[in-house]
Amino acid sequence: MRWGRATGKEFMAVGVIKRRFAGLQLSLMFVLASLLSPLISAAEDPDFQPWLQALITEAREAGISESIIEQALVPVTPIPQVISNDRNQAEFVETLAMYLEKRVTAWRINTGRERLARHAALLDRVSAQYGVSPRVIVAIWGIETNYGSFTGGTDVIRALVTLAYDPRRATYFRGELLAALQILQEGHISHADMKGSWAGAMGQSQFMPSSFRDFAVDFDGDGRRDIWTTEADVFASIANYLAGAGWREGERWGREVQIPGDYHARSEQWQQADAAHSCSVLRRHTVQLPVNEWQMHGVRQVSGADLPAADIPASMVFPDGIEGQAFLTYPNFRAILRYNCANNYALAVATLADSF
Ligand SMILES: [Ca+2]
Repeated sequence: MRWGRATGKEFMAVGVIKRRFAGLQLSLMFVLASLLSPLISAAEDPDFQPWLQALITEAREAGISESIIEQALVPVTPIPQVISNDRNQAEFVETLAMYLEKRVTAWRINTGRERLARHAALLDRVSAQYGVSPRVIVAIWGIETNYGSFTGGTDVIRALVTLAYDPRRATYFRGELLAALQILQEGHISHADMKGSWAGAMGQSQFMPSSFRDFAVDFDGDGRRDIWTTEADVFASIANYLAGAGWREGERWGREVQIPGDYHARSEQWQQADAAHSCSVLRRHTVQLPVNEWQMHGVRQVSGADLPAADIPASMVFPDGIEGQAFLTYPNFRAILRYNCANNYALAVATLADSF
């Protein structure tokens, strides 16, 4: 009886515990399910495998070999984190000052100077071939990947499969995915080593696969365009990209300027839009006047001195809006924007390059 009662009590107690645990389990499951819902839906998503099969067919038709398909595509599953990163990109816009403070740090300046000295001979050869100054190559390298020390550890094929399967920008990422498979096919890198950002930007230069296809360079001549581990290829690829984007060696990127008090009242004539550019920032840069003409409109150097006499086409840029700092930007600024289409990014690269 004693044992019976005890057992009974114990049984009841366990029952309470079980019910409580069940409640906890339910809420834990709820939390986990909401955290991991993309994972669960990806694993159980009946549409993924048919989509993948169609992709494999397309890859085959594009000449991708069975061994690459088997390594890279057959076992692939989407990465839930990539979708949540893509959906949760910060909408908060940093001011230029905040942006520069985080990126043009003393460490980046000092390390950049050290890298410029360490790779001087190589950078000079790259610079002579592509007409892009070493300081800018090193500044992009520093801003993009901390001079090659932070290149992202995501499997690029998986990331691109995820983004190509997601309907939001499926066409763009499907193109990037097929370009990435082509890179594997050509043997520039193994699937296991093809790492990059969650959005598919690869190696020390953070090239998307289509940029790799169009601009990556085998500068050391070993037959592989290796932007992951070969500095010669990294520097030449960055330089080749900027050259292709219209870099004009020997010219500045632009400068900070003072504007006349009536600038904004008169600026309507300069606020035309041009839909020809896919990059929205460049679309706002289409008004280009020669530097001499900006001088006539009352634009001056920050010191108050005249602008240099030059007929370089230049655009006014107000990164924080019309109340903030004003920059007169030249074609080289537009070339940097081709690398990453954001005024703050281009100003960070330019400021870092100027600091070396
Ligand atoms: Ca190479």
